[in-house]
Formats: sequence, structure tokens, C-alpha cells
Amino acid sequence: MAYDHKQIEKKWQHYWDENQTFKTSSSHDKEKYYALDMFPFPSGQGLHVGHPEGYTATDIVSRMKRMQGFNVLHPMGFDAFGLPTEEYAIKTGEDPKTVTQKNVKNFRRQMKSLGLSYDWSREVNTTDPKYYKWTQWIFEQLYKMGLAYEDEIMVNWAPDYNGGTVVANEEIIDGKTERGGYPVYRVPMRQWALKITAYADRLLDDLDDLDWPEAIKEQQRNWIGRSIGAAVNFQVTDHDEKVEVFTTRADTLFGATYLVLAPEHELVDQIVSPEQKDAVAAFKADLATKSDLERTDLNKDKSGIFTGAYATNPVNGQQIPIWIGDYVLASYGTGAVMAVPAHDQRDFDFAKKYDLPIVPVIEGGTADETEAYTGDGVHINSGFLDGLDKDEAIDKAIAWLTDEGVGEKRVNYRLRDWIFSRQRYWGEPIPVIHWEDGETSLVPEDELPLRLPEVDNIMPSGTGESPLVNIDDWVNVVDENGRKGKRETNTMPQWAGSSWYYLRYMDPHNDKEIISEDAVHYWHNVDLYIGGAEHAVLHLLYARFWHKVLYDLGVVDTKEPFQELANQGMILGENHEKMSKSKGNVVNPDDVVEEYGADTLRLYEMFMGPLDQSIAWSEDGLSGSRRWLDRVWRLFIDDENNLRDHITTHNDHKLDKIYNETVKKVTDDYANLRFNTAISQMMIFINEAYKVDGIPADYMAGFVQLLNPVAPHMTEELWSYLHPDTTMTYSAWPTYDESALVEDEIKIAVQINGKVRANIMIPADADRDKMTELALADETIQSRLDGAEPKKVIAVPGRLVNIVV
Ligand code: ANZ
Repeated sequence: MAYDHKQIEKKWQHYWDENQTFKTSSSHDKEKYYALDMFPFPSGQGLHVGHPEGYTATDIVSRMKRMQGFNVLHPMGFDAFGLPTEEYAIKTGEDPKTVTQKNVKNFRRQMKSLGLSYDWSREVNTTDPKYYKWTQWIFEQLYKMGLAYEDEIMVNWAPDYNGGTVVANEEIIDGKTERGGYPVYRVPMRQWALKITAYADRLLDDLDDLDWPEAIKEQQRNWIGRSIGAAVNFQVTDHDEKVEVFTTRADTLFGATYLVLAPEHELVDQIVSPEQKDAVAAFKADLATKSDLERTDLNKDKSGIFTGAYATNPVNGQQIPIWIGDYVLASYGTGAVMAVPAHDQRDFDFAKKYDLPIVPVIEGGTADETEAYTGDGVHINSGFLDGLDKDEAIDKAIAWLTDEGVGEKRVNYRLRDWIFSRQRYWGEPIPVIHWEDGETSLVPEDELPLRLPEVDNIMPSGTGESPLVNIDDWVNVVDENGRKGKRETNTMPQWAGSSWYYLRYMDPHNDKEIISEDAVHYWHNVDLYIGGAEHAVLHLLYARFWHKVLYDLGVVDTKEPFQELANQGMILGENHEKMSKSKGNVVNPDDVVEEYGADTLRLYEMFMGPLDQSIAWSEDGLSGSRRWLDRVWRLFIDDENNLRDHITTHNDHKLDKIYNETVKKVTDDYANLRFNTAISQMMIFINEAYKVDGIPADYMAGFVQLLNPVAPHMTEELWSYLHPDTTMTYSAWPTYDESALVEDEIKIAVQINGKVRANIMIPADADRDKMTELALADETIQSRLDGAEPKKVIAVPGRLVNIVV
């Protein structure tokens, strides 16, 4: 009978569930392997066909590792706090908790229908108080370590969006919210922040030891942006204040002809002259709508205004004007730069525009050129730095600044502290109480979790604060001495729960501690982590940060959470564009499973191309995958649903070579995440198997094992013909015989006077004499030679024979 995916897939899913086939062993005697997917946000839309791509990849590796004798941890869970659920709940009047439960149920059903071999007994959900108890616990440790603090921080405030919402930089386009297009303003607001900057060096240096795509490591390096330079103080003339600048080019100090402060710099209002006051104020007001990105864009016109104040250049005593300019960011370095227009393009453009002096201090650049000279060279016009090159001059300048007490070496990072609060309901409550006497305290650890109160209405407060401010009986607390306090009403950002979830899977039901020592010492960290490249920074950096903090606390015993990382590409619509509702090109995995089966979907997504590439969906490709599975089925099973008679205990050795090659290549390819080429090899094997009269039963079994990670349902069914009533999940992975791989015959080229005239097959172990004999005996060569006597014959074993006439 034809392969019936509906019946067979249901049968095996039921079997796996009943028998808890994929439950990770709690015994620690086998070697461990931990394969992790980025857990999804359970949206109302359900799974997208992009999800199963990464999920199948880790599933393949997990299934192979189980057969290779590892104790595999392959878990799944839900990252369920977040704005989309909250917004949906506000719109429909439903409770976010109920919405989440409904969505999770649907996601879990879909994942089970794909035959993913998760240990569901370890499922985590970030919105479960039993889980977020430990997210709050981590926050408390950060607080105690001085790594969590409150501050007035500039936020993007959209007063008209949902009654007032703070949005992330990434959610703003042209000064408006990405959703809805509401105007956004920069305003200071009290926030919690985590001092990720204290870990910047370790986050940077430890990247070197990770098996991650180089591009992702590079993105993290740029995001952290370590820059080694100097801080230099410029005394403001007729004021007590000094302007501190950060520069990577202390060597160019003699060419610093003016200073530029960020318009928001705190000194601006103190030093601005009466004549310039109004103009400066107008300039600042105008700028408030521009984003940092727009302000620093090299190609954009730079603008600024003179403050009316001057400062002294410490190296030569010159009076130089102090300007403010849009291209200097308040949030980077010290928010002030010394401008060296001869050697920095932005300063050059600014100086040209406002007619400021340009003094070259490195040979190779001249003032009247149209651009700054940014190369290295001999220093000129630079007093004690004259004659030195860049590196020498930087060192000497910093030494001088340090001696004179006007500067020092400074390392600066682009990385900012992590703003760790949201003015939202659907997030983890921050376990802090603000007391009326000004004291701030943590909720005692034994009172965690601090639960989110259940409320009827989660409309935003409208003041920018979280909806929690309106829940009086939750917010107001009194201690045993009658002292009154208010709970923190900000909640944690979406990223919190995902920053440590991989640890919880190791010991998911522990209610005494975040994770037992025993579990840590066995599982350590994740061996393979697969997910989308869009998480190159934020999630992957935050998780690394928390892991390092937990390492410092002695909770974990590894420096890094994810040893190997791979990214899956995007699955695009048939016309090579992003799948989206508006384009009507979204493929629903449920429909594919219904029509073709989960095994077909898995096979297809793994065969589309290399895992990390973005590839367009193709209905033809999908049905081709199904046809191949049918072909495999028919090779083994006849019309009466019996094993075909050509499956035999006898081996005539015709399939030896291809079988052993296939075992080797598939094993290697799976381990290196080259699933498409593994599948091609299995296709070649099936073609060869169709050509012979008898297929040894152990080759059939081995093939079925190789295919199992990709097409688990069909292969379990085929396996049951050989081993009734068992799952193949823990059968021993096939091995190959190295000697069977050796080629018996090889192809070599035969040349006459250096030109290839024929290709001939010869025994792989033929020596030079044998090669010469066979080459001269070849018919094509004989007719080419036409009786001519070779002067010399050169034979290169394994490659060619050249006949010189
Ligand atoms: C003088 C100078 C001369 C500079 C020269 C560069 C070239 P990275 O490498 O990215 O750290 N800078 C410092 N703070 C800034 C801010 N808040 N906004 C805009 N620009 C700022 O860049 C450091 C350089 O960027 C610093 O070195 C400073 O310009 C500028 F030939 O100082 B430099």
C-alpha cells in the first residue's frame, strides 16, 4: 500500500507520548548532549513555516546523538511575556494569561504534529510564577552585586500610542512609532538599568573561544565597540569648568582647533555667552526630533552653533572656540570632542561649513584639499611630537597628558547599560519596594515569586507609568513597624526571561534553588544552539551577560552559555519576498502537515539548501520531497503492506561501497549541520538500491536509521518491520567499514604531448608500468599515435599518463 502519512504519523506521535520516548534520563552515567532551539513567543498566529527549519535541524542532531549513545537534553518552552499579547488583550478585553495559555496550547499541538523529539516534561514558560520566581531571584542578585540601579534615563515617549507608551529605539522610524506612526519624543524617565558595561571586556574577549558564525561574533564586537584612546581636559576660559573629551587620536592634539559639545551636554547652559543664548536654545529645540542614527550619518549635512565660549588647548595654550554640533552624541564617550578638521572627515566638513581653522599635523594632508587626511604619517606642526608616526605619537601624547595632569589613557565602549524596565503590565514584576522614608529594599527571597496581580483592566496608565500603578492593594505595602511603601511598578523587559531559560531546562522542577549543583556539573551549558540571526546582539549578549554573573556567583561552572551557535536562514515566499499576511503568501505548517505529512515538511525544509541561507518556498520542491519518501517506502514495502522479498539476509556486496559511503557522509554531514548534502547522499543510495536484485536487511536497517532524524515517523514504521514493537530511538547508530570505501577502479587522463586525448579506467592500485601498459593499449590512444613510437612515457600514479612522441 502507498505510504499513509496521516495514519502513521499519528500512530508514532501517540507511541512516543505514551512511552515518554524522548524523556531525558535523570541518570548521569552517559555522556551528555544539549541541543537547544530558541524558544518562541507564542503569538496568536501559531507557528510559521520558518520555525520548523531550525527546530528540525536541532531535532536531527538530537536524534542522531541519542542513537550514538548520548543522554540528550532537547527541550522546548515559551517566551510568553511581551507587548503583542498585552496589546491583543487590551484590544479584546481578554486576560493576557488566558490568551497566553491558548496560544501555548496551539504551539505545543503544532510542534507535536511535527514529530519534534522534545522532552515535554521539562517545558518552561517565562510567565509561570514558578519560573519567574527565579528571574526575580537573578534580579535580586544583580541588585546586591551593585549591577542593578535606578537612573533618570532618556526614553522614547509616544504619548498618543496606547494611551502613552515608551518604545525602544528599534521601534521608531523617522521619529514615529513603527506601529501606528505616533510621534515620539525624547524625555527623561526613571528607569532600572543593569550594568552590562561592567562585563564589556569579558563579553568581548570570551567570544574568541566560541564556535559561532564569525559574522555574529563580529556584530557583537561592534556592538560592544571597545575603543582605546585618551580623555583630555580643556580649561574653559573665564569659567571654573573643564571640558573633558574622549579621543582615539591624542597624537593630533596640536591640530585641535575647536571643541564640539553634544547639544545636550550639561556644560552648555553654564558656558553659553549671553549673546548666543537664544540661538543655542533654538538650535537645541530643533534637534530634539532627530535620532542618533540620523545625527551621526556621515553623509548628512552637519550643523552646529557657537556657544560664545573658548577653551585652552593644553598642548599649545591656544584659545579655541567651543561649539555645539549635531554630530556629537551625548551618549558616547564624554559627549564632547576635540575637533581636528585636518584629519577627521566630520570635523573637516563642519570646519568648512563654518569657516573654522584647519591645521594639518600629519604629513600627507593639506588644508585646501576637499577631504581630511586620515592616514598615518610623520607628525608636523606638533612640537614635541614632530617626526613621530601615529602610534609613537599617541603613546608620547598620553604620557605627556598624564604627567601634566590634564589627561589619561581611557578605554571607551559603545555598549550602554541595559535599560531594564518597561512601563507595562505583562512582564515580570521587579521585586523592589520604595519606602516613604526614601529607603529602597528588595522583596525578601523567601517571599518570591512576587506575582503579577490579576486585574480586569490592563489599560496603560496614561502617565507613562505601568498599569500596575492603579492597582492600589498591590502597590501599597506596610511593614511590621507601620512604615508605608510602594512597590516598583515598572516590569522587566521582554528579554529578561530568555536570558537564562536554557539553565532552567537542566533542572526545571527545582523549587529550592535556581538549579542544583548536580545538574550544573553534568549539563554545564548548551552544546548546540540554533535560531534566527536577528538575535545576533540583544538576546545573545544579554544571556551571555547573565551567565557570566551566575558564573561569578558560583551558580554555573562555565563561562559561556552557548558553545556552538548556528543560524537558520529565512524561508521566503514563492516569489522570493518575505512571507507576510499582507502579501498573502504565508504558508501554514498545519496545512502542509495535513496534505503531505510532517516527514515531508521536515525533509523539504532540510533539503531546500544550506541551513543558514534564505530560500524561497516552492510547492514543487515540497511535492518532490513527498515523492522521494514514497519511493523509499515502495523500495521496502509492497502493495500488500509486506516487506518486499528482495530484502534479504544474503549480501552479494553490490551495495557495500555506496552503503558505507552513505553512512560516513550522512554521519559527518549531520554533525556539521549540512543536512541538504546528507539528504542528497541518501537519494543516491536509494537510486543504487533500486538497481540491485537483493538488499541486505542490515543495509536496509542502517539506511532507515540514517533517515530517521529527518523523517522520524516513516522510518519508525519501516523499522518496525524488522524489529516489531520497538522504537528505533535508542538503537545503535550505524557504523561504516573504512575498507569498503576504497575505490577499486579510478579514472585517469592519458595525454599525448601534454594534451588530454583519452580518459581511461584502471585498477586503483596500478603501478607506473601497469598504467603505461593500459594507456598504450587504449584504442583511442592507439589510433592517435597511429604507429608512432613514444620517445618517453611519464606516469603519475592515481592521476595521468603523458606520452611524448
Ligand atoms: C580627535 C580625533 C582626530 C578623532 C582624528 C578622530 C580622528 P571611536 O573609534 O568610534 O571610539 N568622538 C568622541 N566622542 C564622540 C561623540 N560623543 N560623538 C561623536 N564623535 C565622538 O571614535 C572615537 C573618535 O570619535 C574620537 O577621536 C572623537 O574624534 C570622536 F584625526 O578625537 B577623535
